[in-house]
Amino acid sequence: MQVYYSNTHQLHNPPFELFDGGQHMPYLENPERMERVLSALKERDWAEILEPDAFGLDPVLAVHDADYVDFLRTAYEEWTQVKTPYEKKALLPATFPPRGWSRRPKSLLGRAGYYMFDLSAPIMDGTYQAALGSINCALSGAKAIAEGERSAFALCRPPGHHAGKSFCGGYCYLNNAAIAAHWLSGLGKIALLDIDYHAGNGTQDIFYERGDVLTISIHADPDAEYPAFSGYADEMGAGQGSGSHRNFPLPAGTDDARYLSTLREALTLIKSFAPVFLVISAGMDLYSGDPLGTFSVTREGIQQIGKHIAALELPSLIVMEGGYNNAALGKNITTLLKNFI
Ligand code: SP5
Ligand code: ZN
Repeated sequence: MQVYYSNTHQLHNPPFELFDGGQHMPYLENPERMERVLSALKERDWAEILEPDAFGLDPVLAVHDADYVDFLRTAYEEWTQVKTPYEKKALLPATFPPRGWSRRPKSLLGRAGYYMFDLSAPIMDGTYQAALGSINCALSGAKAIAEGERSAFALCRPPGHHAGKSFCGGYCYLNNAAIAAHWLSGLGKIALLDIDYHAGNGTQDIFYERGDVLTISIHADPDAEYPAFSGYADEMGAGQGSGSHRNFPLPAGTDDARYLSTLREALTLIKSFAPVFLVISAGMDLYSGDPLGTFSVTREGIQQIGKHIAALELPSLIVMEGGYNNAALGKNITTLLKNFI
């Protein structure tokens, strides 16, 4: 299996995150995650680790708004020019617009509040470059399956599925899986299945009004879990995209059996949609031992999940999303991937 990986992710290494309640914590979405996955892959003889190609900005601008991409590109440099009487650890605003405030301010912090929906996507020196490296991995994997590979793995960092047309959040800046899915959609209908523990609100935003890309997310119920404002079962697409988005919210404690029966429903929808390619947003935070998760999905469950998805026999691009139990991450992702060899 071709695995696309770029070490540009190392340029993005936020020093902390703010948890609900205000506590500073070490950033869970850290570079060590990639080291863990890479070393697990290097122990497998089926994984061929490759540098991604550079695809330029066109595939990004086909999915994200130009003003938002511009913000990501220029924000850190601008931030270095802003004078503050206190230490600047990262570009991270503290003011956000409530409902009805749609103005885009001129100031950098104003724009940061405008484009960010939470406090977990700080912009550092190197964040934009890392995000570009990450999308290039996704696009290189997309190209591989477009050219006839049965599957490819995009080892993306930063992750992408919380990033929408014009917003970042949840450790995500550019939506790797969505950019790859849009690129593939030039070749036929696409299904994008998101198994990250959190609702794929960014992917939902991007494809909500499109009927040619079926997006399905299985995740923790947003009524109890991040991202709170998106991912409910009654959000099913709009306009041309009516019925082509589906959310499957699950309760805390969801075990293998419960997860797999929901997955079966999702797979039935994908089969009847009859896509040409499948993109999988693969977050390993669905695992029982994840520090952000509340599911009871075991490693055997992950194996079964992979087996059932692979049984669709669609050319598949697997895209790394979340997963924060670093000690288990390598084994979990290789367990999933092995089904797609
Ligand atoms: C890509 C990805 O997985 N992003 C997730 C970002 C989640 N950030 C906010 C987490 C809030 C967690 N609240 C604590 C619940 C612990 N059970
Ligand atoms: Zn997640």
